Amino acid sequence: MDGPKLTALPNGSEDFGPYLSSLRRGALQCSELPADTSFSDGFLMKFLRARDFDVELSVKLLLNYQRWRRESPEISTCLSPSSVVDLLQTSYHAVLPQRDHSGSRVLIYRIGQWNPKDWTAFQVFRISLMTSELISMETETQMKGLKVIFDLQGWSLGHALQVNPSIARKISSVLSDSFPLKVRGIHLVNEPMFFRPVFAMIRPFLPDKIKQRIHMHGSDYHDSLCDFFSPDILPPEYGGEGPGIEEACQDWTNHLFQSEGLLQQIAAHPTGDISITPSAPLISEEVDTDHLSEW
Ligand code: VIV
Repeated sequence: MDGPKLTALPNGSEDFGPYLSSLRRGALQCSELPADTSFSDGFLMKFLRARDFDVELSVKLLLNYQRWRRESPEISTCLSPSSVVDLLQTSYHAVLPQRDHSGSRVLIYRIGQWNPKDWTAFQVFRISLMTSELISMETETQMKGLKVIFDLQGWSLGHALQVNPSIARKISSVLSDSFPLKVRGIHLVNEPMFFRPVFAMIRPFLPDKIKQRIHMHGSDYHDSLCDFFSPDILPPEYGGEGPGIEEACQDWTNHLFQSEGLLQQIAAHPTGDISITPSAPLISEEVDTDHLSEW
């Protein structure tokens, strides 16, 4: 498939219209979707940005996202923060208030706060999906992606048993090509020896591009994390000088609760496209064919 031609506008910016029509056409040609499916421009932009305006790859990502949602109803149909309130209250998860130097969103998961006797991997996964849906609405995050810090302190056999091959496949799918977000870095800290078998289950399904972005920091991580993130933005618990982890978790939990209605609409929608007006106009100068390889 030949890419659409960029239409230069008088002010020197470019028109996304041709990309949007090619993606729409490509997706609807595919028999997997009901014939009356329609997609909003804002929704399609997530997929175009996640694949740097390569239309063919964007079609694939859009179809994979639809398929993943259909095949994972235990996760995708219940995007309700209330359903996991006690887990959220343990300070399991935060999106840091500040982006990193490259504009990426920075997420922290503290796996040790998850008691595998109380919560299934599906419920834990829902939290990530809720956060992903919310941040993927932000234009800046669509362009600059995200980085994740997994704190595996407290990882136990109970956790390992929950991450069965089916969950491992779902993890590798969302990291590779089933969710419209650019995964720019995955940082594991405090990973114990017996995390390795679980990682070995996920790793083979990841593309090289993502494998190269996974960093294992061990227990002596304060300095090495600062090679990747400026101390200004990291919580003191992770070697930084930013707001504390408890506060960051509480703030993001509040944000999830404020977005409960929106999340439930996304969960209930057949394609997940709830046509939110994007936070920036659909015309800009970001389409630059010299930078088409970084997603
Ligand atoms: O959900 O971009 C064994 C990222 C993540 C997402 C989703 C998107 C995304 C980076 C994950 C990361 C977390 C949806 C769009 C995959 C949910 C994980 C839930 C499970 C139950 C946690 C168990 C702990 C993992 C920890 C290690 C995983 C790394 C090796 C990736």
